[in-house]
Amino acid sequence: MTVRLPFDDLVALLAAIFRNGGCRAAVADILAQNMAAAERDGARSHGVFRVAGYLGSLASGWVDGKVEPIVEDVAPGFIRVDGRNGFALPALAAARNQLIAKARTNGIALLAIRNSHHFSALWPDVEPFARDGLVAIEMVNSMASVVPHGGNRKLYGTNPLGFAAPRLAGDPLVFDQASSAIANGDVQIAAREGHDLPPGYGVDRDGAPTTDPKAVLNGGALLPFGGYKGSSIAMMMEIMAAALAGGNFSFEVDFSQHPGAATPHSAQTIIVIDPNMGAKGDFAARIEVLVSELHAAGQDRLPGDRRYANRREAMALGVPLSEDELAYLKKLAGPS
Ligand code: NDP
Ligand code: PYC
Repeated sequence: MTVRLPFDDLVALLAAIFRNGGCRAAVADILAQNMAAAERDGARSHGVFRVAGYLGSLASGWVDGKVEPIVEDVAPGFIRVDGRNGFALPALAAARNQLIAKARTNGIALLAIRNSHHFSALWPDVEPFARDGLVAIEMVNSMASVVPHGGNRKLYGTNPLGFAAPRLAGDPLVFDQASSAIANGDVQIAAREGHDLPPGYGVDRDGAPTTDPKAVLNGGALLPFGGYKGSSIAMMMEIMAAALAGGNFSFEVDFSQHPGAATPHSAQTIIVIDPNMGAKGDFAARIEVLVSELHAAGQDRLPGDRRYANRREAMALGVPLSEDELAYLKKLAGPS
């Protein structure tokens, strides 16, 4: 049975869970907002399904839910943050206003976050910049689960890329995609729900192609999207996130001393651009030209459309959850 929970109630429930799990209040609120937004928008691979992973990482001491990130203003267009082995989202929140101010002053600014754990979808990070009239590009590396093209062992993370651009009117244009053929979270959901993956997404522990999500998770690996092209995008994420920010490469993330840990101790880079400094100063209007040509060419469904539609429905009717999920969340949150 599906139940519908008002968005703010879901945020409150999740914030209580994260506080119980060992996060300070501000961190719990940030994680709760993010996870509730993912569930609301139908990004299930990074919605409430992820609670156990966050709590496992906190309980095992792999991540610190209480630390304050250190923000360093290193150059007119460059901010560096040491996440101090905390979550990436509070690190971004701590630097966000300064990043926007720099982008508006200089036309472009970069935020490099290291020593941090990003366990979420990227669109909630980039979409708000576009709502402020800015273009944002985010690059994240994670933990080894993807075999490079032509390779024989996993090395890259599922390394997502997020992009957001403002429109003249309406919701920003946003895409947010793993550089693997599928996000690891969706493989876990497929395993739990007992359905196969499409061919070409993963290999088993012997390197043989498989559509069985359990074989991918139990010693197997994912493949990059689009063969060597996706593999190069994954490589770029390692360089632009880990190498640039000074964090772990995905293959350097080692949970072995922390049973139950699930979050990647890696790095993130966000580049924010003020598009009004571009050639003609009519960036948002030009996006409308592009969008109407895309529609005229037959692409009705743009990236982000599914999430915006889910968001509208969930804000009107409540966020859909199964009865079991809600009972599980209430148990973890404790008495209200
Ligand atoms: P999907 O393949 O589901 O979607 C990727 C993008 O393509 C989305 O912007 C989606 O829009 C868009 N899209 C999907 N179908 C179509 C279509 N038919 N036409 C046009 N656009 C379409 O996502 P992934 O599996 O690659 O990633 C899932 C999530 O996992 C992402 O949010 C990602 O950030 C997250 N992730 C996080 C990681 C981390 O380290 N933190 C690692 C890997 C993944 P829409 O949103 O509207 O469906
Ligand atoms: O779904 O691949 C994934 C993922 C990795 C880290 C966070 N999400």
